Amino acid sequence: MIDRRTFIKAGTIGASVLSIGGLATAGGAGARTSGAINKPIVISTWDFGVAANRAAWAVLKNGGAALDAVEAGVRVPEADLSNLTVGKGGYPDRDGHVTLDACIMDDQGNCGSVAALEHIAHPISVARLVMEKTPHVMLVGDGALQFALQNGFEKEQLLTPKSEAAWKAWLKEGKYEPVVNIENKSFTTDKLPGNQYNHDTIGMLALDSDGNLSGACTTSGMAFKMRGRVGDSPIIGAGLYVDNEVGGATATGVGEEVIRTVGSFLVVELMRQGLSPRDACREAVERIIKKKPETAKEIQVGFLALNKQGEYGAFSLQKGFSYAVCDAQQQDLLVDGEHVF
Ligand code: SD4
Repeated sequence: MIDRRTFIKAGTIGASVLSIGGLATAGGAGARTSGAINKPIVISTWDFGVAANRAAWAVLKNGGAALDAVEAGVRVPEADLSNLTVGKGGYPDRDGHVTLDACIMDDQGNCGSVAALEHIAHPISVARLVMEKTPHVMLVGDGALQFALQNGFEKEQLLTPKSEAAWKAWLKEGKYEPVVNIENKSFTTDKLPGNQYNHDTIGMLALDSDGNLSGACTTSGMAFKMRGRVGDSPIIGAGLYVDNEVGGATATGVGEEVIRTVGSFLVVELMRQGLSPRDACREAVERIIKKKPETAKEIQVGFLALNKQGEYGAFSLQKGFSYAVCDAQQQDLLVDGEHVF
């Protein structure tokens, strides 16, 4: 539960420096004026990022590595059965299978990913093992499951009574069609990420006390998706990207649009060109609008970014995107992100 959090409306204050309990905190990139590096720091998407950040902070505050912090952090919502869009308890696909997507990236540019993984509650830890124990970046489906089981992960039922009930209710009203483009109006956009059904991928970025960056991203994906559908979250460059020279970025929302624009890579490259994290996220959101102006009005995509100085920022298409920030000054900060529409 979020009990001690501070909730800040960034939407109305832009990238100004916010003062919380007498301590100056950067509410957006470019906001910090001291020039000092703000480290360690961890940021993550949505309100449940607050609890996830706490687990990451337990690693970071003792001088731990950003990679260990982001893995520990995102495991919290993965294990939270009340969270219906990450890990165990996540909404299934249209056929009732819970299929999980996750990826992780470290300061060396190493990365690991799993997609459409079933029966394993902590896909982020499997993704880390893909990175550390295989010559590959990405394993999918049955192969990813086989690899997980060989490495001691337990096979579990990920569909909970709650997520099963939601799926059955959706089947009744959801105009089930096995093959339909999400832009086809028969698959109504009120069931797309950003609404009450699904807006809960966790993307997390951390800068440790050695000044190294890592990131993690994990989700059960779009609720009631087509079987076999993979979103942006396990795609390096789309759902997550980290470059230790520049910064990191992560995405949430309709993964198809994030993949089409290689969103997180774009945000990092824009920061490399000198944009603040907030402005880089805004530019990436604008790119989606430019490519698909009509679609963009109806869907949610949000980007979150952290640079090498520990400055952070976010931007989304629609209102409602929040992100959590945790550093030495403030452990339970929740920021209401800026948005275009
Ligand atoms: C996906 N990006 O699978 C994920 C879903 C999501 O907030 O982030 N929802 O497309």
